[in-house]
Amino acid sequence: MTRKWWKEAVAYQIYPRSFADSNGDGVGDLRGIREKLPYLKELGVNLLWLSPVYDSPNDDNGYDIRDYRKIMAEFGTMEDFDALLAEAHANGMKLIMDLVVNHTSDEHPWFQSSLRDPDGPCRDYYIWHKGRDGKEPNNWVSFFSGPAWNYYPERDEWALHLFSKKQMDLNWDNPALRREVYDMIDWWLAKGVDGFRMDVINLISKDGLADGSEALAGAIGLRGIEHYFYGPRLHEYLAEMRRESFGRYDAVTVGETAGLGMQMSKMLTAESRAELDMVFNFDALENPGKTRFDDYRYDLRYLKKYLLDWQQNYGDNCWMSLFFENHDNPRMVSKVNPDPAVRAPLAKLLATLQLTLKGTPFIYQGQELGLANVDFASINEINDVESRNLYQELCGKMPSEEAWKRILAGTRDHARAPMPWNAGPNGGFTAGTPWLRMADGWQTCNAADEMRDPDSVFHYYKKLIALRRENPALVYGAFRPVFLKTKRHADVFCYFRVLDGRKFYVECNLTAHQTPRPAPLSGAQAKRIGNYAEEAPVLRPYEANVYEVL
Ligand code: TEU
Ligand code: CA
Repeated sequence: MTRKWWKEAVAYQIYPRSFADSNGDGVGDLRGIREKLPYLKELGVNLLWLSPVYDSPNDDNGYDIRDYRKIMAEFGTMEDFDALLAEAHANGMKLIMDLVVNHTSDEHPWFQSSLRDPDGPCRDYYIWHKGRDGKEPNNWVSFFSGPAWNYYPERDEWALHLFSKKQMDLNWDNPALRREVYDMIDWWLAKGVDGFRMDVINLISKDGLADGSEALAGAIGLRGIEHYFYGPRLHEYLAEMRRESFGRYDAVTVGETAGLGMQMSKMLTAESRAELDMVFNFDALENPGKTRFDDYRYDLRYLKKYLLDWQQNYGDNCWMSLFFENHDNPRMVSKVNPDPAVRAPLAKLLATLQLTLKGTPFIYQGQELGLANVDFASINEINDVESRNLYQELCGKMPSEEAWKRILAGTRDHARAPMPWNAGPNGGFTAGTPWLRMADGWQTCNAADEMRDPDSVFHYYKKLIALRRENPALVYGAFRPVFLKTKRHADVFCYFRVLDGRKFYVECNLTAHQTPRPAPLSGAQAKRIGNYAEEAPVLRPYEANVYEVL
């Protein structure tokens, strides 16, 4: 297995709008992030991923980009960005950007030119089509509810948008557009950024515009998805992009590729194919048959099944990412068990899995504090465009209380609530009014208090991150699961990580009930990190232990 800096890194995702506000306008910013670098250094993470910080009208909080070479005014200036990058590097941290190139804002000059100058150089930069009997060119629906098309009288044509009405899909079949994208990537790499997380990158190749099948639309009703979720030229574009940009740097790429499954993910990340380094696979985030908007309790025994498969079958030629949360998903602790009494042990159990398995861990801001979902009172407290549109759509089909229940289960705003830094007003996030309601319980669950408490979720993360960074066995070591066939141990997940004579043993109880403890290991054990103070003959709710086997 090839050694790479990004396999050894522990990554941390920052959602800049909600991380730290330096000037009291209620919106997080780049200076805020800079001020928190010592915190991140103490936690021990060494690869930062910033959700988009580019100029944007914020229809989808920065995932609708108006200018790829400019910083969003609310977040600061390019000087602030350069200073942040330099300071991150000086502190031994790499920094990657979010690359959103499936679509741009409708306010991007390319789109404005494409719209107003149908014979000009940008005429085919987007996916335009004549209507069908005065209606949309096909029956595709948007990820954010409603038809995936806008009509523009200026061209008497429709333009495709798989996401919001202001996020217009780019036409990757146009080589001039691709050149523009590669030049832009190059511009950032030349600045010194260390790579990119690539937004919905598997959607860039569309196989024509035929109607979508109702049967393939799936539980989330994404009619049309079979025409673009793994398009015919996807591999070609990714390989070309790598050749023309990343490949000439020591940069890392992580593709966001929801729904692709293992075989397609292998095709995208096999080293020999030189396309992407890693992908974010979302299959582990919901139990089978469930979607994010279903109100249910996630069963961690499914996670075991999923991880066993990927850890053993993804292969030595591919490298996986490990994550449970991001800015698009509710907090994992709340999904598994919202009981506040188990919040801390459960958060630590998830940390244990994420930091001792094979793959690069991506921690989402606040996860290291064990943050839980927000108790939003009504749709009026929700900012997210996806939730607001979906609420409207659902209210047409069911009573509004039921619609709200679904939104409350799945809204992306759970993860976007501002970071609680201390027990002061607004959790120290801002001196003004936060742009989105704070997470509940920040008076007791916040960075300052957890940094003072050696038993906190924060310190647990810190210890495990240090252990991982000091031990190549936890990065490159073979994964050896045990007790798989013993029925009475169906609720535990136990495995070894082994490399060059160094050996770690991890034991986890995946349930909220006590379960028999698998037979003790032979040989001396040392260096226990666990979420219960003392050892016991049984495994208690969500108990997790990490040993070095000597
Ligand atoms: O998300 C893409 C995606 O497919 C989903 O996770 C999405 O958030 C949606 O909820 C599906 O129902 C990426 C970004 O992470 C997200 O924040 C953006 O809104 C989206 O792309 C569009 O750029
Ligand atoms: Ca601010």
